Amino acid sequence: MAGKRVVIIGAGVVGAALADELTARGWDEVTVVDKGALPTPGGSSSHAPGLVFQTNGSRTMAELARYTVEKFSELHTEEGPCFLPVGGLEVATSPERLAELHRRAGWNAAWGIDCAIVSPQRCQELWPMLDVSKVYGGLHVPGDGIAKAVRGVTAQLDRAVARGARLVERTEVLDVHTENGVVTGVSTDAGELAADVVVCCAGIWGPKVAAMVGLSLPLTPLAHQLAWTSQVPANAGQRDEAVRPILRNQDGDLYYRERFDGLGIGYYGHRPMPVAQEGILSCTEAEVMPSVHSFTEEDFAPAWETTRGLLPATAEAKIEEGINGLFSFTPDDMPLLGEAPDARGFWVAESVWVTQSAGVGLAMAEWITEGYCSSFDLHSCELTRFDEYQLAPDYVLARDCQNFAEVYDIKHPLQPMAEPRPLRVSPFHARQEELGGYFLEAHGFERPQWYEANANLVEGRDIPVPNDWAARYWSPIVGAEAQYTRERVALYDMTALRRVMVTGPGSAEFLHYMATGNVTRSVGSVGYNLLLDRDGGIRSDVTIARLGREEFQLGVNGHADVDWLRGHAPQGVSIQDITSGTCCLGLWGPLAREVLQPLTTADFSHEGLKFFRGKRAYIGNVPVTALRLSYVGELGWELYTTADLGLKLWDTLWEAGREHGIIAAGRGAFNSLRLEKGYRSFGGDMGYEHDPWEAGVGFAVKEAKAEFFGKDAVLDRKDRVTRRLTCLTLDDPVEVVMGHEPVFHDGCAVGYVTSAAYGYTIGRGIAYAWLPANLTEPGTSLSIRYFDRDVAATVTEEPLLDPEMKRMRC
Ligand code: FAD
Ligand code: THG
Repeated sequence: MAGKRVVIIGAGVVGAALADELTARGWDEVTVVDKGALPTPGGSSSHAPGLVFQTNGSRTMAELARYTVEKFSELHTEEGPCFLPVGGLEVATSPERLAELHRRAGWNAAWGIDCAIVSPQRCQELWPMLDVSKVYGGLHVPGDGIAKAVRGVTAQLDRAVARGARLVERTEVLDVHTENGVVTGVSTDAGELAADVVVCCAGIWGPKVAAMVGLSLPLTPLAHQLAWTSQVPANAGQRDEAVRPILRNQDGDLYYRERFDGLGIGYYGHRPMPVAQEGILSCTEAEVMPSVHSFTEEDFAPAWETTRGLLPATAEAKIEEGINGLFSFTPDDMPLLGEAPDARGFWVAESVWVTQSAGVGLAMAEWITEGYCSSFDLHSCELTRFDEYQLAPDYVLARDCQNFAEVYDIKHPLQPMAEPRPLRVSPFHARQEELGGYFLEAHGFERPQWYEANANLVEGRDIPVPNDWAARYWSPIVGAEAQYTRERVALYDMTALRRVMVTGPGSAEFLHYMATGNVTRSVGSVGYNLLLDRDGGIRSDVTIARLGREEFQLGVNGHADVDWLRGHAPQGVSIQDITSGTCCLGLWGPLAREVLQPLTTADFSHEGLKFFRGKRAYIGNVPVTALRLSYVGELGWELYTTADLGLKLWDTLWEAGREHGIIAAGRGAFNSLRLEKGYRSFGGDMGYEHDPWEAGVGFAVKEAKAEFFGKDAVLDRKDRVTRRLTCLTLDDPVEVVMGHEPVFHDGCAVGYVTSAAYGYTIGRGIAYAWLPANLTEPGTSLSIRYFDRDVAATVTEEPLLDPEMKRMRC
């Protein structure tokens, strides 16, 4: 790393953390540029109250936060410590919120963050000012606290400077230069700076800086109200800045921290106040600083009223100062991290809270240095995760405002986005509506979870009604559709499954190198493959169908896969996402062949198209690519065609299927069936941090292959497995859990659930979980903490259904 020039744009908590971590890794030509004056250049970090609540449904976010706490706890400046370890307390003022706090406590247990659900009395001990008659209970996280953001900036920059970094303040980056798609440097209002690596840590200005290399960042700055009270008499004489835990009242969209004898109050209940890039004032124009807009008192009125209700002692205090402070939101509430696809060497670390800032600094430093990040699984933070439709300014604005409004809402894992919907529709949409589809959203597509038209199938079936939480976005029809698929035949809309064509001279060789399987078999072969990272971690799992000598259709998991392949493809190999403009139906079930064969002259017998083979054919008038595979574990095919012919394909199959009792089935059934079959879902069950051996997909690694991306690293990990993705069934046949719950053994949290569903064929709840390898022997008894209950579970041999593959290979 010596001799390579890095320019970090922005000296907020993120830029400072990165400068520290890069210089610690031997980068000796790091320059941090900020247009404002240090250490408070005027971005969000300059006024953030610094509450660090580590609790998060995302394991990655929780771990980034944990690292931030660890690091800030070690940092000091002349002014004092960078972290005030006061703990965190979230209080429930409704029974629903108390249940939610149990769920949140479950995440903490799953990710290894110490916490406790506490009584109203304990809440009052921790926060004497609370009117506990309004409190149902609390979640206490002793490791939470206050990050002193400005001190954190100073301390981290000081370390970086001591290792040779250069700080350039009051200097604005006006342009970023590239040559042949590679970064060469930046222009500032004080001259040029050459660079091999430029990192955008520009906070709310991120979109403006990213646009300098033609990159569109889906990020919106929104104003958020923060007020400080005068002395609260009950706290008179408090000499320490803060002694009581940081406090959240999510039912009131409020959070609190102490500041000596007064309080800071943050509020999310007001109308979203997005600010366009042009609306952000410059350092010279801004009255206080560019990220601070003037306080709109009327928006704060409900917050003040709620506050005086919950903390009656505040009635004797006044709001002394307030701001509408700007910070960033994204369409899925996750940060934007990574390298720009079309400007190599230009990196982004955006939409990061103080809470995750030091973690992100470490993650980015590893990634930039090594080419991958070993400390955190950054899959959910990938800059390249968005589809084109998600970059539409209206979409970004609507999603970001919605996410602001919902910051503290209790969100069900299946809850679809509210705005903008409907957005993408498959060609089957009209038929799905006629059948009473209950639509949720998948990658922007409307997709039925079940069909009311199948209500008549429920009668006479044993379908347990799940607990309250699992009964949302659910109907007994889900169970009926699942069972029926295994009995007869069903149509599944698979349009949301992303499809990519890889074509052109060199395609076969390229894919053979990128994937873990054998891609160079005969035309018509289909393979289940892994894409690995340099460290042997799983980047994705994909199916690769060889449709021609140099023509491949891939089923992939996300836009990041497309970018990954493009980033490694040689000249001449084309990688095209064909998801929009095409569609897919899964026709699955024991009677699938009876439905399909009469519609075509092509041979769809077992011999005519074997399992994991594909071919082109006509189904009635419709040209399709048929792939014989099934995520639900039944005989049948994925049938792909162009969008214009989709409806015709549906109608053709539907007509022919009538005599066999064909139904349309939804995603609820699909998920249950896939878990019975034990098929992993990338991003949910496994991610970058896992290797194939521990994830149970080692069979897809063809070790005999001379060479493939990540080969040495993955082979090296083979004998070092210490944890495994493991199949659990719930002992009580009416129980079901949702996912992300902690798993306990002998009273200790030992792992966490990834996906879960009820298995309607096997008649048991299923939960896949990451567990220490010594607890994965079938028969091992464990328990899953579900809200406030312990649910008994047993490690069970997988797959739970049809291990001999008789249902599919027939
Ligand atoms: P910033 O701190 O904004 O730094 C970006 C820097 O880039 C700025 O200094 C800017 O001058 C510089 N820059 C931009 N463009 C250029 C350019 N072209 N040339 C040179 N320099 C440039 N988070 C928490 O975790 N806990 C909280 O309690 C919390 N409370 C908050 C309360 C409020 C009112 C607000 C507004 C935010 C709060 N946040 C909180 C969020 C948190 O403050 C931010 O997410 C975080 O500070 C962002 O840090 P950053 O380094 O990315 O950006
Ligand atoms: N269909 C297609 N592509 C896909 C998926 C899909 N790509 C992404 C994701 N889903 C990949 N996941 C799987 C998981 C399992 C199987 C297929 C895709 C599967 N496995 C068989 C097994 O393990 O028993 C066969 C494995 C083999 O023969 O190699 O079917 O749903 N198009």
